[in-house]
Amino acid sequence: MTDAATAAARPALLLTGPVMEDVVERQLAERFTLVPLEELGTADAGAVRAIATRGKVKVDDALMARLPHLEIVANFGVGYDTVDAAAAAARGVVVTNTPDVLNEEVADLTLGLLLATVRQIPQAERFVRAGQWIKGAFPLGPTLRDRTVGILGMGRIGKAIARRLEAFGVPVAYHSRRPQPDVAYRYYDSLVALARAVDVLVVIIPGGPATRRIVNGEVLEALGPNGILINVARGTVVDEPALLAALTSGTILAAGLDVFEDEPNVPEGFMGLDNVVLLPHVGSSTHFTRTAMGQLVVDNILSWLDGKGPLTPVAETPWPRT
Ligand code: 8YV
Repeated sequence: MTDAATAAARPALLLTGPVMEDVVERQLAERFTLVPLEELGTADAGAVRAIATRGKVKVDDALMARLPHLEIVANFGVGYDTVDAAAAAARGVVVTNTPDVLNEEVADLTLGLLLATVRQIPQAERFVRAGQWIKGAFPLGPTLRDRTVGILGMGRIGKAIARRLEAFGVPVAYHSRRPQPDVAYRYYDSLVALARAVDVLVVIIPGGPATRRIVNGEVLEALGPNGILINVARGTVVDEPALLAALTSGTILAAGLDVFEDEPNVPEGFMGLDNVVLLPHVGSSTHFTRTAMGQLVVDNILSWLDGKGPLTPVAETPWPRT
């Protein structure tokens, strides 16, 4: 049999790493031969029609070039900055992600991280465990009450965060590439202007070259000495050395970070600071939401395999093709 005939008979699916074994791998194994990346040989490469990936390994043009019958790359996660979607489009390969099913979960975590950072919840907990309470009360701290929250990115998750903030009774403003017609929050066409106008900046925009380190020293300076930065997007969006300097010098007050540029490595400098709350990229990580994300990966791939097209293609690879 030729490679193409083999691919049609029993297609192979490349896993760039483990992808929810009990949800994704179990279901896809019924229709595909699963090939882990480290076992990819020439024979398997010819049979690969699909990739399931979760953002640890880059799916770049060089990898796609090794797979002559690749048709679809399904990303586990809404952010697909580790998939070269433009290169996929040029090769006629469809890319899918997992939008919407994680909006509320990530928004919940964002509010939790914001409150933890403003009200110093982890610090207060450490205070109790260290037996300090017996010696005196935990010091008074900052509040959410007198703040305006700026959101960088008013996509689906940004809107879910903003809805929650409305319930907390704090004004919301935002910056994104263009104003969103379906929200009434104040729009700033410049990130620095937004940072200057608010006391909290919540980052929820896609990663990738276009947004690399856009939260830089100038933005942090504009946020000011009472300012709080919350990043639940991608570590690459924030200039980490500039943030570390800003937290150390008092240029801003505090930060809450769920994401880092080189995960799972957290810059050593943050570890010793008491004005930063550090989380291990847990925005969507509950059984409920990760199962929904995994199921959407499966549904995209099986819909494609059955000739019905992808369910949630990304903007670079629209479906039907334009
Ligand atoms: C996941 C995420 O942590 O959806 C995203 O873009 O960052 C998270 O939901 C990640 O995709 C899982 O590897």
